[in-house]
Amino acid sequence: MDSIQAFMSRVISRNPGENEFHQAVHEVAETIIPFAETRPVYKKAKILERIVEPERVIIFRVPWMTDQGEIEVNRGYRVQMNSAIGPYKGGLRFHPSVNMSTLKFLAFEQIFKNSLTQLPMGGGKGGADFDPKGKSDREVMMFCQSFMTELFRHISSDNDIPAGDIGVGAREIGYLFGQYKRLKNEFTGVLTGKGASYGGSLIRPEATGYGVVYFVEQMLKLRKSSIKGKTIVISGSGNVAQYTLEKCLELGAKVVTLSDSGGYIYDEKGIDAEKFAYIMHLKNESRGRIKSYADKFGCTYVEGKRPWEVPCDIALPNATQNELNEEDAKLLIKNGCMCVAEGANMPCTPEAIAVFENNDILYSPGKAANAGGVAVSGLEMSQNSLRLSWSREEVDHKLQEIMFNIHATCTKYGYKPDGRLSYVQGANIGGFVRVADAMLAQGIV
Ligand code: NDP
Ligand code: 2IT
Repeated sequence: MDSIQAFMSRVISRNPGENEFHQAVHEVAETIIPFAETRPVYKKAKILERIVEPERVIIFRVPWMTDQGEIEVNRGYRVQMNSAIGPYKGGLRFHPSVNMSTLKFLAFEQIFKNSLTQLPMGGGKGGADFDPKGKSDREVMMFCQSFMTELFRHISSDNDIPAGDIGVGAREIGYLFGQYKRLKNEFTGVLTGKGASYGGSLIRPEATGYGVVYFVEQMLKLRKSSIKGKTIVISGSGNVAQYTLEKCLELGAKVVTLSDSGGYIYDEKGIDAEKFAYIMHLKNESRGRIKSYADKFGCTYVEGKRPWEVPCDIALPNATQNELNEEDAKLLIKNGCMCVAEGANMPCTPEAIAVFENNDILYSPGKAANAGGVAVSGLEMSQNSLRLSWSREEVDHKLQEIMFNIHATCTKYGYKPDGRLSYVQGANIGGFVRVADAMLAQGIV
């Protein structure tokens, strides 16, 4: 315990004020420090001390002009965290809350997540404090072009391959790719999540959400149960939430909530295929608010709240970090929830995770449950290198296999001495070992 505290106080003093980064590191340190006691070679090589230090951080000015001719200035970032097992890989986030702490926590999580997929991808993350909400397509394009005009010097298909995250979807990836291609005069797979007509992989848009549900099926199998007939509460209504919902419907579950930063909708009858089509149009074409769903279908809208008070069997936090706290966790359990899987990165607070683990709730951290997105990004990179594209069935099959294997890794490393399974422990150790072994082999770098 003392060594965890000593380690954390060093991390905190070297990275002052970066609370989300401290939180992500602490969760990993809690399992890796005791594990490293059993593998002195990792301890001696100071793997954990090295892994929390980004290999490189790039910060840059992003000036652009609004439709009204006003000049705006945002701050852009790319955190190149770890390249032990492959080129830096991870999404870009465009959101006003983006800062160094957010991107370092996300890049850190990405190291372990990418390792769990077994594909050759290191960890990275980037983004900007730009808010795409309320901006015209032209303004978003101007911003993306300015952002890439600096970022292009620091990335390439063999060295750092960004993708989407919050606020960065198909539209933004298209504009970013167009500008990269223009600056470099090169058509390479430097970004993933591209459109299918210019090198994108089939199933990449669906992959994170589908992967979450494939992972949940594996978790439920351990309790001799399945997703069919379950009542599910989902937060968020963006890329991850949308395709989680679609796969839940396909497998016969009843999804009763979605949310955005304004509040949540509660549709007691369940969201069906027709309502799903409405949501896809609302969020991806007209870029509206989730409240419109309640107005259209006459269900409940709860402003300013998250959906954890709604009774369910399974909760899938798919919006953002720290959106589910201790009180929410207790309420979920009181209302009968038996399984929680993170579609978002770090949506549950450490206190909430402790409540789930202490009450024998099936709980999976994002680095395992939401790895399907980056896994299919890895498959997109392979297809780009081969200059081929695989069918939907082929990619979906590989995705299912990868999620199955990540679950197996979690069960390999996740059992505690008292016989309980901790997906936190399993995912952290399972992800760590591959990176640590590569770092050992590569010397003091
Ligand atoms: P989107 O931008 O498509 O959707 C984000 C959703 O979360 C929106 O409904 C948004 O509401 C809501 N949200 C975002 N920030 C907040 C906030 N501060 N408070 C309340 N609600 C918020 O992003 P994604 O669906 O791609 O990402 C969702 C989560 O999944 C993130 O944690 C991301 O890191 C993670 N993830 C994404 C992957 C991907 O492939 N896209 C892969 C793995 C993980 P609003 O529109 O009102 O802001
Ligand atoms: O958090 C994540 O894993 C992502 N946003 C996807 C990263 C990627 O490179 O596809």
